[in-house]
Amino acid sequence: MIPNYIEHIGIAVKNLEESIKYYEGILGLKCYSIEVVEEQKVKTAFFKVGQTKLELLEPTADDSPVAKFIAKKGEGVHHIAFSVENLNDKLTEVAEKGVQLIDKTSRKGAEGLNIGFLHPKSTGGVLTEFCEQP
Ligand code: CMX
Repeated sequence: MIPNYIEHIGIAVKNLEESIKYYEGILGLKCYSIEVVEEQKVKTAFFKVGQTKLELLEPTADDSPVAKFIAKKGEGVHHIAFSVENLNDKLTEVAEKGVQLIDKTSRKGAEGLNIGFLHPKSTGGVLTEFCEQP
């Protein structure tokens, strides 16, 4: 079970436009995509930093997982996403090792990636995503 690289880091924000100002104005990064992911109830903004991306996540509904996260913990790092091959096999593999899955099989995420989440309760408190190019 060796992930290829960190595909992206998800960061929960209250206001996408305000947060983009920081990443563009202070860090000098360029937002290359804004996308609403209906299924996840988030609006996302992406930046590339080398091979890794930053994904800003603004909730689009009160019952969005990101809205719940911000209400509880405030804005900040929300999840880490690893690029893997054979995503469904990798989910099965970690489940067999005792990790609690949020997604037993992959589903569609932002940028058309296939994604699957591992529960933070069994990953040392870090919401973990596996993702794979379709
Ligand atoms: N990181 C670490 N811990 C988290 C967390 C996060 N991002 N989100 C929730 N938790 C913790 C909570 O703090 C809480 O811990 P305690 O029991 O110690 O208080 C526990 O998990 C349960 O949290 P909750 O607020 O009651 O929320 P739910 O159980 O309803 O949901 C979770 C938690 C992780 C299952 C849900 O957020 C989820 O399914 N996440 C995956 C999907 C997602 O986050 N989508 C948005 C991003 C999509 C994208 O990248 O495109």
